[in-house]
Amino acid sequence: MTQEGSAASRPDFDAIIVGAGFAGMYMLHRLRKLGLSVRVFETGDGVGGTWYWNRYPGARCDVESLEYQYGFSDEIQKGWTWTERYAAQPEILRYQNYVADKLDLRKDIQFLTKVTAANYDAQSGLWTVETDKGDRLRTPFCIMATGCLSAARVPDFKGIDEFSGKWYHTGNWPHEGVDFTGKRVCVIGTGSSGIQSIPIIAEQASHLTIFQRTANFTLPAGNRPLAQEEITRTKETLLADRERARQTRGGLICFEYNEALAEEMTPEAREKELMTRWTQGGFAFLGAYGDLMAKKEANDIAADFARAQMRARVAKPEIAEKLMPYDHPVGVKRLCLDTGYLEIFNKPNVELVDVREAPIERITKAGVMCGGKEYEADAIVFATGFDAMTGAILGVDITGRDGQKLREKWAAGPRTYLGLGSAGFPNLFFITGPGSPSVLSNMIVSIEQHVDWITDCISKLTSGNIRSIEATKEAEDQWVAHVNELAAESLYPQANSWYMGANIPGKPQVFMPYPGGVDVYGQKLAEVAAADYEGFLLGA
Ligand code: NA7
Repeated sequence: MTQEGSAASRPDFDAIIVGAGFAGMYMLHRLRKLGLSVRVFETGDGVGGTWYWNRYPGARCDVESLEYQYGFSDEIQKGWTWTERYAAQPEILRYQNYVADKLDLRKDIQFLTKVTAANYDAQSGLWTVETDKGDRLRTPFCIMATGCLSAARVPDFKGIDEFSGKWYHTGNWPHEGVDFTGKRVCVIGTGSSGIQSIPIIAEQASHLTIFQRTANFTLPAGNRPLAQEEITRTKETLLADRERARQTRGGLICFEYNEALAEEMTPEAREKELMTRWTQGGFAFLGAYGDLMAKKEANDIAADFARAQMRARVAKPEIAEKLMPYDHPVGVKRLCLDTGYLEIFNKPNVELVDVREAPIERITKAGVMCGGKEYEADAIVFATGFDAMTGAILGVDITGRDGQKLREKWAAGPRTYLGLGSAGFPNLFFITGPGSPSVLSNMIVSIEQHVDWITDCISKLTSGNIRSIEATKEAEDQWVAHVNELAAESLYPQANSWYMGANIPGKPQVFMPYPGGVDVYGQKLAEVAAADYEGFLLGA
């Protein structure tokens, strides 16, 4: 498909995709199948997105590998064999490269190129996409496959430049790896990345100081090699399993939610359910009863249970107490799955610093200054997270209709219709954008849900000679209000989480993902499409 017209109004590509992670790769494949000419821009020198950048020691997906894979091609899934229950980063990256080879994706991906701006021109109906390599390419469809956790963030500590050792961010880890053997290391941050990397760094470091601002709920992942029997079985059932996963709240079938409410169960039955799920490992724990994520009293029971389990892993009671999360309900910050994390605090070379008692003042030449004490270090690891969900989208200077900047429009928080598009920005799609289930679900299921919807949409537009699709302001306002209402009914707003934007000073505190479930959301997507894209304006 190419449009007729003068050179200025002619597109260079039928679609441009920003990012070559799981989302960008599948989007490219689907659009090419439609016969479109597509260019993908990717900052890294290879495919992978999150899994390309997050190469820190211990990096592992917290969704089981048999579910954390594409579900669109039987040939692709049958040709790949996972080795562990939770795949480690190198294995996931190998898988992505296997898919890229299989579909011959790289020929349409321009690597080592960062998209800097995208500007919409209403007259031609085209986006001009600009890159740091000087590209200026026109396209009718611009698709942000930029990921939810891809804008790594180092806090604005004073003195970082003065530090005489080396420092790293988990989300932007050196490809050659880092050897901490015999080194004094400070790790700042105890979210998933800190909790995964700390046990491995502790094995190497001569001394490890861990700076904790928020104690997190963490449970043993229960990682293990996969049995041949389950690998074989999944290869037979994956496509049907994926169909079932789309009908679940989280896009996962490895566990089911218990619908019974906490108060409907006896204390013994609750305890048994919690213990079974805790031992199972993974997010099953959060489904122990129906109101665990909705009602504080119900959540408290699970939180007490979790703290008791965690406490038992730490030898010294005063250290155990510092590691106990009391300031948020369990599950409203991402539950961490660990392998030997809490036991690390029983080692003599590991020290815990509670940043809540005394904040980090600055980085010095010799290390980290906190509470008036200098913690000397040869290396500092920032496991301090991301400007989540909006950081990578707004990292591109996007200008829509009438010169409106997306950064300005979203200054008080992201505004989308269905997490897919934003009023005033025609033909600009977000894959797993804010306002969609995204990070509250199995990302690959949500990515496929969006890519399939966008592909169908673009196919209908182009075959119907419809030039543009744009969310209406009314539909967007209603959707934003709906997401806020659902969040307000849940316990999610009760934590300073990155779901809320609370980890970034000055970022508006708005609950960003859609908490109503992949199943309900999928139903809504289908209804919208079936009703001629209700809530969107279609332009001739
Ligand atoms: P997270 O979960 O955002 O964790 C970042 C950690 O860094 C968290 O403990 C933060 O404390 C801490 N942090 C951030 N800024 C500071 C400052 N200024 N001082 C001290 N401590 C700080 O990121 P991850 O990379 O671990 O995980 C992200 C997701 O990737 C994860 O949820 C999985 O989905 C995969 P805070 O909690 O904000 O008090």
